[in-house]
Amino acid sequence: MAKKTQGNGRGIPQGSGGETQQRGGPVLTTNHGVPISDNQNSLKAGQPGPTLLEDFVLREKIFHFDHERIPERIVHARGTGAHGFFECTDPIPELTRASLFQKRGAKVPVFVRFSTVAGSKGSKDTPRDVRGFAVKFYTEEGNWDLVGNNIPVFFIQDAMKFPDLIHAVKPEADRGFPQAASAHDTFWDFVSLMPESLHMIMWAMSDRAIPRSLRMMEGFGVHTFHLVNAEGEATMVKFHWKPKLGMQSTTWDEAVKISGADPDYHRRDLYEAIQAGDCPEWELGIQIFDQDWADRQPYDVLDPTKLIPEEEVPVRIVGRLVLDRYPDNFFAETEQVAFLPSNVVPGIDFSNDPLLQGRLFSYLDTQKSRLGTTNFHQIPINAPKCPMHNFQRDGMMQVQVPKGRANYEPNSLDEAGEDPGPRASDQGFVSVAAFTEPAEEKRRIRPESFADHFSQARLFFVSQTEAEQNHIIAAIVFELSKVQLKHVRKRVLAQLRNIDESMAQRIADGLGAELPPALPPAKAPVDLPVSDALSILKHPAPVEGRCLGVLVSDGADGPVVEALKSAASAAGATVKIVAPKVGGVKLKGGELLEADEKIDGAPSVLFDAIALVLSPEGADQLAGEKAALDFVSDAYAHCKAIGHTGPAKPLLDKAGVVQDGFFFDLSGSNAEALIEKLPIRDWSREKKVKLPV
Ligand code: HDD
Repeated sequence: MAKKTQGNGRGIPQGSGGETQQRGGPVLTTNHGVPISDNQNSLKAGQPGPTLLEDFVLREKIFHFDHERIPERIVHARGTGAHGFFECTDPIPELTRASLFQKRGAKVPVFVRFSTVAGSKGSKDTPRDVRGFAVKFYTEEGNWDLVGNNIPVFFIQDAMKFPDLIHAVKPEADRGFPQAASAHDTFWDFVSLMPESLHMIMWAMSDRAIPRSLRMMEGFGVHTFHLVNAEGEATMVKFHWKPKLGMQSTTWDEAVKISGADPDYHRRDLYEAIQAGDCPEWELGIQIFDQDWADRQPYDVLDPTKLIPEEEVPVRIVGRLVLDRYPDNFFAETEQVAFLPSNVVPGIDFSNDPLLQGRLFSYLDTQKSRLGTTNFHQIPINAPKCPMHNFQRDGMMQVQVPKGRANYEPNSLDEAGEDPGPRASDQGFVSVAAFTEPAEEKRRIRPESFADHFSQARLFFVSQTEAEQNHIIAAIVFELSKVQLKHVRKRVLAQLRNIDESMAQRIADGLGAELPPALPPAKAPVDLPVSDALSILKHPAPVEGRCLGVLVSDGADGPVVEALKSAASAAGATVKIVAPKVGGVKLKGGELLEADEKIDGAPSVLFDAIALVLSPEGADQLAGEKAALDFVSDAYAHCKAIGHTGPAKPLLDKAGVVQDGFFFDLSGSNAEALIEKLPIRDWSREKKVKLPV
């Protein structure tokens, strides 16, 4: 018979398990509140065991662990989120009765989740992909979810095609790869057969799909919605988010390298910015138009593959979004948040856009499979912050305890002095009366007004700068080079001719292929006036939010580092010190400069520009370090500004760079000049490091 013992039989007291005893804080308990005395050792029959089934502490712990994962989102699985607020800066009661737009300065809490679309939850932050931009506004009259993307148009016109689109882009069905990539047969096969996707393809192949930071990208509600005022008058609206830090993208080569260097690049950037008090901010803009205006356009405003050029309908700024708090718990908040395009509030309504109509079903439906219960709205991140009452009862994981008998309506329980429960309000949500004539018969149709698939794709291409056009061409060449089915490559080329002949020819040349005859378009494209709003590079971006990587060595000049730090901080930028050892370096004056990163953990792709502050010995040493050579040659190839002190020459020479107007000698007073270049690239360098496509 086992002896009663206070220890585990090996002389180690129970509860120690190699760790110190409880150090303050609340008592550890089971899920049912029973205090636990030993969290290190399971209950055994003698030594060394076996472990007893009776050990409810062990069983509960493992049972819970076994069920900790929930199904990832079918799309947009990888994401990061933050809390913040929306502030109305220009009230629009004449357009909408939505409570959040009534008073200047009025604020409502928000939760925002950014995501990539195709990759799994554990994929990287920087694939070439669309970024989700989903905002939950907790208003006084319920939650409004604006579930948008960083691209203002979508691949398909009808929700009927969404499962096909996603199946085509996700890892191929038989082999389970590629992960988080559109560069494969099935995606381009689908694209080549669905010309409506080509406008969004132009965006997805542009630098918009490889943003430098989540803080530096635009957001769009995509669909046409309605605003409805207190008189019940409706206006059509498109929603836009404009980033305070301007737009910035990486190059493709950078995005690929960042994936390896820091797969969490975007979420880390968001986290660090919020922790540092540099709260990311966007303006909310609206494009307002009516049915008469819509009827006069060469496209249909209900077609989600079309945008409304900002030059045609200017974006009016009505509010700002500030993200000021990172979630306390990733799973409870970012993973469990459920966005529903069907979450609208009085004053905001849907349109007949067939893609939006399908979304109204899909998001509610998917939450049941992801979160396991129809009561997912009770999870704190999803719960409205205004009162909520209805007669929907019971269901799995019901955590509210409704009182009384009234769980149906109408009832007359009040006549017996009982609580009759809530009643519908004459101030409640009212749907906009339909704008269009009802169809005379039920039909599976694609409206004729949706037939022009190419004019806006062409508009997007011709509105880009030369560097941006080069990037689009290089991206399509890259993607099609990964397509193994030759007939698919050929059909894509045949479609691309309808967008722009010279672009299609350059892509064919880049592939080493003949340009096939164009496929006949459903409707002949027309030339539209260039829209500068569609380009990133036509808009100067501020220095704020950018980061300088400073490579230092022992014996480096301390005042030069200080000058860079103060110039960066004055401009709202940051500096990270990179050194051969993470412990830092001993400066020329003998003082220690701590490093943020070790050289091989912080390639220059993580920074917007670099500086080399080195002693002659340090430069000689680093000229023999591959990571330091890559630090320089990559910054050069990625067209970034490079600051350096005189002794850095051996490293610059060995890295094979040719000094140009984007090099700054930091021995003079050039710190500010270098910092000013943080958001700017010298694209002319691309021609020096890449063969033309
Ligand atoms: Fe979607 C998630 C954006 C079309 C079905 N979508 C999802 C998310 C974003 C978008 C940002 C992530 C939300 C989050 O962070 O939890 N989706 C869009 C945009 C679209 C779009 C801008 C077109 C304009 N989506 C779309 C269609 C369907 C879906 C046409 C289905 C018919 N989307 C879903 C979904 C997801 C989703 C399967 C996955 C997880 C979720 O909803 O909650 O229901």
